[in-house]
Amino acid sequence: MELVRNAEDAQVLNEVRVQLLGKKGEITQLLKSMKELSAEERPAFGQRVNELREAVESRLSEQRTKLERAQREAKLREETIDVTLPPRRIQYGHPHPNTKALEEVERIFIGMGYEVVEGPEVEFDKYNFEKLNIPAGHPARDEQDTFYITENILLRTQTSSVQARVMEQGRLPIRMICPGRVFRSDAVDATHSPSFHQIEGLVIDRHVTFADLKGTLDAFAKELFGPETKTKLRPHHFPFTEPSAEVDVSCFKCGGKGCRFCKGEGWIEILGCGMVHPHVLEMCGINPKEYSGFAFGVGLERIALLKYEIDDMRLLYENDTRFLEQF
Ligand code: 2NL
Repeated sequence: MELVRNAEDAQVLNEVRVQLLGKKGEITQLLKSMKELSAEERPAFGQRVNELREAVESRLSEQRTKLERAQREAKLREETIDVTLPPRRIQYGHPHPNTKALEEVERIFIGMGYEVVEGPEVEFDKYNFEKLNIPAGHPARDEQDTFYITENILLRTQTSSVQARVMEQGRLPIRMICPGRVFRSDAVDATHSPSFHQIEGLVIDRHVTFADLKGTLDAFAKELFGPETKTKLRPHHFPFTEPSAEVDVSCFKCGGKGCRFCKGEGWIEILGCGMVHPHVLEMCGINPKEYSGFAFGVGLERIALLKYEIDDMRLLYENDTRFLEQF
């Protein structure tokens, strides 16, 4: 009984049980030794041994119950929840500057009746280059340092591929913007990344003119940078538009006088645009004698850097919360 009382965990208690009641246990041995007794001695001895066994069994069971209860109580104590502790602070996320700039641009164009359309990032050569007037051998292909998957499948270098797909579907008129990720094999620096984002716009209808393009982009710039903003178009060249232009906005920091922000220029370049080349319309199944249109492309990161006055594009990709928290 001493042994049972001193068993302080389930394993020791089991060892004690085996020692006493097991096949070679002490009480079992006593029962076995009965055959050496005379017939008269046996019943009394047997009864004594049985009583002893029952007493041992009941002490064992009591001790087991006691151990189990103690174990349960220890576990409950360990798992106690202190409801008076202050809660852990929840870390709320917030939009990335790219997302904020994108939503702002989308809001402006949706307000002018544009649809937002997305397309594949892995694209056919046909939509990324061919139908946009950039045939094999065109110098623009070399400039774009493309990531090829196969000879005619690549990571899109511009979102114009989405517009080529929409034009080909042939539902006119078209008034759309297509935001999305594009890829070029550029080394990373303050203004370049092998993966960045563009938002391109396309309008196709009867009687669309360059004046519509200029008015649209002027309204866009005023919404994005403030009502005082002026726009200026400079002649440029893109393979898919003719005529083409680059658009500058008056510096929203100094109002055009020239400051550190605009590098003394008074103007900041924000996008490229032009009238869709008749050959592009034709290749996408639209009759250029009946329809005309304009298109433009802006870099999303460029807008985000300007709008939130960030001086290094790499900050947009590092996801350092101390930086991101500021926007
Ligand atoms: C830039 C210039 C531009 C376009 C993109 C376009 C698309 C089709 C047809 C004609 Cl389907 N043009 N897109 C036109 C002019 C300029 O982007 O500097 N982007 C960052």
